[in-house]
Amino acid sequence: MTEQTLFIVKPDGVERKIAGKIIARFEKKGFSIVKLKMFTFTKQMAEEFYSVHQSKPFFGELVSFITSGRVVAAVIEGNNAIATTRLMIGSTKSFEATPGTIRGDFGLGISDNIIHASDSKESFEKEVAVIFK
Ligand code: FUP
Repeated sequence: MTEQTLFIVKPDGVERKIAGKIIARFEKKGFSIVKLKMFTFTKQMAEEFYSVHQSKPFFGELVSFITSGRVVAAVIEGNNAIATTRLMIGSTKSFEATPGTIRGDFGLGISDNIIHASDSKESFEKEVAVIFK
């Protein structure tokens, strides 16, 4: 089932110069890059992007972190893209993420957990509309 998903290398990943390594993992897996963009989230974009988390105690921290530096966003395409990408990024808390996953291999943080990826078709459609208008 060919589908598309979106991932974002967060400010910590760009700052640490591992964006290329992360993109390469998705290419190596067999996904095609359909869109690619480097930019900095405005506060307004971040609040819209993370609106499902608006009521969470960590919302402020989340917005502040994602707007703190440049990010690289990509739309990729391939078989089962949404679920497979979620497997490849690993658990939200990087310190718990399985080694071999991106979070498991590159980090220890929670808000600074290197990468975001859409978790459903609905999230993908909403997120892609915020980023690739
Ligand atoms: P994920 O889909 O794995 O990125 O995780 P969530 O959608 O649950 O959370 C979105 C972002 O909120 C995470 F990337 C990090 C941040 N977060 C926190 O800062 N604290 C928490 O307790 C949970 C999530």
